[in-house]
Amino acid sequence: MGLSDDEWNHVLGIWAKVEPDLSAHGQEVIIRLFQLHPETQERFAKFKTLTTIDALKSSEEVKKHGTTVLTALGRILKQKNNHEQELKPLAESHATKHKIPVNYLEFICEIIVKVIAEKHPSDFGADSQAAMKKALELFRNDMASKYKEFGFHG
Ligand code: CUS
Repeated sequence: MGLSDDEWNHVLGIWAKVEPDLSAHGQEVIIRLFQLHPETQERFAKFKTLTTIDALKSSEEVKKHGTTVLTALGRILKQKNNHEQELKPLAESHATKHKIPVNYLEFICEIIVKVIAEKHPSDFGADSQAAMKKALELFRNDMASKYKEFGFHG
């Protein structure tokens, strides 16, 4: 179920390449999420009005939120699954305030892997991708069980 040391090394190794430019990665992730899954855009009132691709691309809010998302995720990954403390407040706000169903988390995680793969083709090989997918799966599973503790079954 968990990741081996080797797998965590892959995850944190590629994350170290992502980190210097979190906002560009994050912006791309959010824009692509909204384009591929328009229903996800409805979750945040501040994004509803951004109805064109140009509006999304020039939005400082989108950039900021992308950075927030990846910062939170990076913090969690670095705990190597001892992420209870970091995950709990995130699960609480997403369960009770934003009401982000687990399948939206699947969408965003899938896109994160794709964006990293496109931006870092030579540093994100098959083993790293597999390790990252596994880490994100653990993250989602734990988010889902915390969601239930907060009474959200989305
Ligand atoms: O913010 C945050 O944090 C999240 C992420 C994590 C990973 C949990 N989010 Cu935000 C999510 C989402 C969004 O934004 C939108 C849509 C869907 C989901």
